[in-house]
Amino acid sequence: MARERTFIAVKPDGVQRGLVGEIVSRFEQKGFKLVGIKLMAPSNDLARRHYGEHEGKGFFAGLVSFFTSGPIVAMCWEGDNVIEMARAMMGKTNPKDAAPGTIRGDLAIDVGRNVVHGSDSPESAKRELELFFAAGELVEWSRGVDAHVYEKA
Ligand code: DAT
Ligand code: MG
Repeated sequence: MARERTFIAVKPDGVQRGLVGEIVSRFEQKGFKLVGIKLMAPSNDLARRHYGEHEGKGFFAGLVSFFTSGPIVAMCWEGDNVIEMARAMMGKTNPKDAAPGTIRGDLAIDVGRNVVHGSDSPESAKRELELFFAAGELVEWSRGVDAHVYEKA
């Protein structure tokens, strides 16, 4: 049965700081299923389209230049309520407001270096997954452990 999917990215600061494993691990340990992952260098055009909703804001140019400054790890995670739960696991956008225990609360200090991206709605998830992944790059697979993660596997 298809569950909800979301787009998560370890941003260039997270990759440079060696936090890929830590961030992947948090979603794995929660029980979500990884269905797509790749290291990639986003083009300027991809970064601008990804962050299109922020065009015109004061931080947009810096955001695009940061997002294209090095490789990112683009991922698709699947699970019940994964969009909302992943956002909660990431914590508030500004790490100074992000609670300890969240990814940004534990691993970041500055809003412009907040280590992780996650889609904020089903519409964003669909749009962002289509932007970063070709259909064949997402892998359908079944997990035996689902019976231990979900009451209704
Ligand atoms: P989120 O990444 O939590 O979805 P967002 O969509 O509002 O947050 O903003 C996208 C990114 O832009 C965010 O992760 C960091 C950066 N950003 C947001 N607000 C900012 C600000 N006031 N100053 C600098 N960077 C900002
Ligand atoms: Mg956002």
